[in-house]
Amino acid sequence: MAAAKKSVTQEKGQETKGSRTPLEFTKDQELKALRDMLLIRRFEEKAGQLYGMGAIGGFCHLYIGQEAIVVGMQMVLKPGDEVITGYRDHGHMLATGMEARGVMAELTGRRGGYSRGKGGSMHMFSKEKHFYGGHGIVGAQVSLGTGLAFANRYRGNDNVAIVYFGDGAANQGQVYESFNMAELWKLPAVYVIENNRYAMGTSVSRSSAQQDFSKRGVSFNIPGEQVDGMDVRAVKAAGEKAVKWCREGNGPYILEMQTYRYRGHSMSDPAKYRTREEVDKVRHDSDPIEQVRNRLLAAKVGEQDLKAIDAEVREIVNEAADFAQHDPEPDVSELYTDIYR
Ligand SMILES: Cc1ncc(C[n+]2csc(CCOP(=O)(O)OP(=O)(O)O)c2C)c(N)n1
Ligand SMILES: [Mg+2]
Repeated sequence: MAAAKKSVTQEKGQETKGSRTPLEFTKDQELKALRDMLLIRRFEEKAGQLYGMGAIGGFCHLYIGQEAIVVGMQMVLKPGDEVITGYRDHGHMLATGMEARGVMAELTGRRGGYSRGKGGSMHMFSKEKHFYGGHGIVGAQVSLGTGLAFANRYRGNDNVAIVYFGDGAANQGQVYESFNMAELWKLPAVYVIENNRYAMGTSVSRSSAQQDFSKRGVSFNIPGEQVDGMDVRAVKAAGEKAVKWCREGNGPYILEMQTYRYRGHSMSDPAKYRTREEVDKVRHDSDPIEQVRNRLLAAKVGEQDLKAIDAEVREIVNEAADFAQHDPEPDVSELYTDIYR
């Protein structure tokens, strides 16, 4: 196996508390991780293109760079476990198995979209895949996700709610009310803090008194650890431990995933708060997809096999984009359906 590349944490010159050698993946796990991360990357690139062409309106927040987190976490979930997140949500949806064409058609506001073309990027749900959105209010998903965990406890099932939120959201008040209740009632919630170093244009060092987000549950007795969120194996290993902890009735768990977003906050962000070099360095040193690809090549998996994965993913994304541009818009009669008034 090729030597693991430097983690984002190491690059920042910090020590990774609680880090350990990531468990090795089998070849099949590596191939699946590569395929699933690539699907998200290509989907997001295509969404960016469609946005540029004017085919997508409103806000659009891309997940490029952060793919290892949702893919690694999804590898440890079972059907019934819930997922909830904020507005940077396309990757989470694809990871839960929601269809690319339904997500893309929602972005373009078409009938075949997950919310029939009436919700857009931040308003998609799938009861079947237990995906509970997609929330534009920063931090709102933390209390809602805690409610999902409460429902699991109340019903006496062994499902776990995976509650994703950002470093910026981690400074929100409702997060700590949720933490308190979750630990008090031993709710099965894994709080996954996606620390991509920025909240819009504000870096973590400018916004956060405690920059070790794994410690944010200390005063509530919630255990937490920092994880190299660019290494899908490290994500899966940490996820496994956290989910087991919750499933066994021990209460919540915090995982700080150290990651990076390559694109601006949203499509309209010129990203002047950081240098091109900073982005290039992370891409070059710790890209989550390149890490897996390099390990597979070092393990003598043929270029042909990797190209086949690339082709399969491109076909799914192209088909989704084609559908999303040709499916009709919802009928005007739908204007007042599926809404609260
Ligand atoms: C309650 C609330 N306050 C402010 C905003 C505006 N806003 C949207 S995204 C964002 C930054 C959140 O950053 P972070 O939690 O780190 O997530 P990331 O965008 O990095 O994924 C802010 C302040 C909002 N949507 N909701
Ligand atoms: Mg952030």
